[in-house]
Amino acid sequence: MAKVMDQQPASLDVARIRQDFPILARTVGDKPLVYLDSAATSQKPRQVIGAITEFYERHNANVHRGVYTIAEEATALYEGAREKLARFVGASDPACIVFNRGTTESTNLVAHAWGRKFLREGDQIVLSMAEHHSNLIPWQFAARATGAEVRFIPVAEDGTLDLSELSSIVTERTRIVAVTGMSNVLGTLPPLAVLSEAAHSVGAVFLVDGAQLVPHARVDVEATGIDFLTISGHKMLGPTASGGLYGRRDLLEQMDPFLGGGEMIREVWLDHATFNGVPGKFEAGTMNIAEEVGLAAAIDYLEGLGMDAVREHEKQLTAYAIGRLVEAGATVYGPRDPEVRGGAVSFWYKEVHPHDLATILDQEGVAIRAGHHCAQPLMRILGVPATARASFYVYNTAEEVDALVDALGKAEDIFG
Ligand code: 7TS
Repeated sequence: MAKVMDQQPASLDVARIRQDFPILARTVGDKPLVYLDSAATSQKPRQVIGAITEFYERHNANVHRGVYTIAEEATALYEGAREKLARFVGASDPACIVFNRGTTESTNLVAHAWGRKFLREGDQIVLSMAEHHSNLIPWQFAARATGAEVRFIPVAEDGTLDLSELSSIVTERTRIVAVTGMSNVLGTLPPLAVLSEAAHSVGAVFLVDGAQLVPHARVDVEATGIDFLTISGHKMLGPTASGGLYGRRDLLEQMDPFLGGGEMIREVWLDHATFNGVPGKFEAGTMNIAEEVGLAAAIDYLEGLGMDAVREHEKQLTAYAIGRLVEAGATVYGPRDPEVRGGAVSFWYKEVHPHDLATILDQEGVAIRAGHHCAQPLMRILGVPATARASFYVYNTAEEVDALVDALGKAEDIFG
């Protein structure tokens, strides 16, 4: 394979995009930063950093409380962010978006507020074996509290989900099917329409862990039949602790509140209370206002690039990276076909332990993640304690893939 792709993907002007990300201009030691850990958190463009600064410099006030000008401005910005996020994921009703700190909080919200209310002894919760712990542990809690059983869709040899036994895994006792939209380890993109259909055919609800999917591909909750979608703003150019949950309105309405406190109420007496409608009953206390305003700027940025172009860029870069890693002698986990996978590429390089590899790569300015990626059951299936993982986003280039592969050679010199 050629050392540098013959041409950069035509779809994104990556050189121009990189100008928007101040951190990409810095060095690590004397090496330029090569940031290949966007699956952990993405970098932030000036437009997002600027939106947060402008919020604090001009509009900062608490929302839904004040009648004065800047409080109304803050509320308009916060609710505007809700409308933007709803549109971005294909939800026609902004009230279906609950703001919170992101995927982990959203899954816990559903497992608690939906799970405790609707799960009974003997009911089934269906997950895949490729889930991030944040789409596993909350269901273990819910199962323990209700007597429900957690069952799993296996992972096939090639890193896709093995759906051959789906009709016996999803049964009349299944109440929810909850799967990752994109594996943070394997990059796998499960067929969401098929899984949605399987869930709905037995009257179950369908939850998608959107932490990795929403930043990287066009998502349409209504067209795909997604009942709950969890969203982490910090992985899609937004601030940490931004994002939230999309929920089908009738489901959100039936659920009881998760956290109690200010603003989620309608009327309060000493011994009981009535609650706000959706989404307010799930937004207790002072919310992450500046963060959601920053997320709105991130969505503007992504929409400016176009999500189809974002996905196309990643497909090309992922194919190039897998080709070069395999050529260099690495074992790459997950599907090879970029059509069925995203840009999180896990690998093991020769005899070098991933943690040692990540440490050597850091000396070359290359930032990758090493570890179990909060997916220990999946590591057991892969038969490894950890993997190295490079993950890509809109600002990454083929030259950075080359820098990664060059740095692997240095690790081999040291450990080989
Ligand atoms: N689900 C998936 C598929 C993820 O990749 C992550 C975070 C989460 C859920 C949790 O998201 P959070 O925003 O609530 O933390 N994944 C990673 C990762 O792969 N490396 O660091 C965090």
